Amino acid sequence: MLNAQSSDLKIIPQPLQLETTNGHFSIKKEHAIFLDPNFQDAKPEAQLLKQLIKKETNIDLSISNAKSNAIDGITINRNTSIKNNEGYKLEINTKGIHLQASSRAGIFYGIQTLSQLFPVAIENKPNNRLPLLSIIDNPRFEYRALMLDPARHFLPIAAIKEYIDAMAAYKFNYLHLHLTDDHGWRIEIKKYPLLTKIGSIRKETNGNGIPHGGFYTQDELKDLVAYAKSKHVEIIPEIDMPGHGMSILSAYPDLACFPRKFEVSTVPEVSKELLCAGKPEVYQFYEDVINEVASIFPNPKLHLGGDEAPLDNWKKCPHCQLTMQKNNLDHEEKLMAHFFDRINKILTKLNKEPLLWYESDVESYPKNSTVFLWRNEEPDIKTQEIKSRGLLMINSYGRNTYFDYPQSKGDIPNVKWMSVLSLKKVYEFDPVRGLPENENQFIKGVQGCVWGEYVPNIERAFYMTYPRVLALSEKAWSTKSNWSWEQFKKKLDKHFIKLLNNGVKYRPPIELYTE
Ligand code: TNX
Repeated sequence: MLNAQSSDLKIIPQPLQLETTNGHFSIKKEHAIFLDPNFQDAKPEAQLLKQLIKKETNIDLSISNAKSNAIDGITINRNTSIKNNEGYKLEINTKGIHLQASSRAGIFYGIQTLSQLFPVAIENKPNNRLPLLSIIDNPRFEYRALMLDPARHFLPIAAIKEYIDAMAAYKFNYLHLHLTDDHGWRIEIKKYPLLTKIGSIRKETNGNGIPHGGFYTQDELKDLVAYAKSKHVEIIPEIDMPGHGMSILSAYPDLACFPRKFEVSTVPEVSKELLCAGKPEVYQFYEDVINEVASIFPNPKLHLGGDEAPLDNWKKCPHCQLTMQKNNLDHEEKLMAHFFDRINKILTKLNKEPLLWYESDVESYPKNSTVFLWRNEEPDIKTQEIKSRGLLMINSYGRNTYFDYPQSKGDIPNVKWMSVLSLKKVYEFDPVRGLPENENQFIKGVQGCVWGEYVPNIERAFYMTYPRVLALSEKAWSTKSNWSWEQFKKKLDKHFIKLLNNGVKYRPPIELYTE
């Protein structure tokens, strides 16, 4: 066996352990897929494997529930000694392809790896021929996410499904949906019909005369959740509060500190309006909304936003000031902590846990919070601050993970708040920020964010995501000792062909070829 940390097989993200032997195994029509009788719940994965082989080789194998008894072919076995529930073993020897895992997710990820081993056109090899190898693999992080922002530009459900297909192939397991913002409210809430009737539509900005709008019904979202689950992706909904709420206030202005006529925002600016932290009806509103959200999304994780909420109005608002007095809060940052405490009580009743964008001026977040590091200007010290507050952290540091930023100088979008995020810069990302193993356990994962102000449709979302997300996948899944920019670059060509075959219009990283 050769020890192949090597990039020869071009697997992204790089598996934990990979050994290769000379030789190959060829799939033939006499073969079958044997699914362990003790692993019948993995039937959908066996089906997926069958479809993959059909697509790649045109050979349609049957699925058998019998043990393989040393017949050549493809086997899927439950192996409870594989402790990580997303981990798997994949062995290809002269007799066949052997996949093992303790759960369906592991088999699913083993199949994703296998799918990258089939040759692509430029390789000039028979398409049923696979290299002999042995892989032991599991993820570095349990949370490997991407975020889409249909609040800024509506994305149809079918488009989001395509996005899920592509991300699952690179072993991402969470899709965070930013469902509400100043620019649009995108989720049907039965108790508050005006949220979608008024809050999902904004006055036109780009001159074609059609107001921008759209929202998802609860049934559509339930269908999306089920679809994502079949790809081992969980959807995390975000209801951004108490700021980023012009779409709410346009429909229900009384929830503001100083009610007036509000409009859904049309320009990419952070609004100064917050929902009022001193009015009981605001907490009632969030409770009702969260109850309906919880009935759609079974995942315990619920994102509450919490970002960019300027306190100016709360400082002037009699309701807020009275609430502060009653609760002995001596400044507005404490009112913010009080606000999230009350919201968290609603979550606790529903067995949900709060996720929040990290803002260092929030005096305290609920104890069980997971916070997302994001602000560009903040130095590494914030990681320590999050740890010392006893919070869990997801690293979505803007300078390394914001896929709405341009990929090279002069590329679109050309917006002043955005730095350039090249493919290489994503690869330079260290999610644990240099902390040693015994110090970094509170960092639970990684997230790439495709903010939507300048992402008008799914084509643009793909263009901004690919290929940078391939670099992020190694940061999310692969262990640090397997990171290598030089090896990574050599693996890309095969993936570009696969992406094109799958209809993903990625942005060619021209700077790699011209610098
Ligand atoms: C900051 S990141 C925001 C978003 C914008 C993004 C644009 C964060 C929590 N808030 O509202 O879309 O920058 O890059």
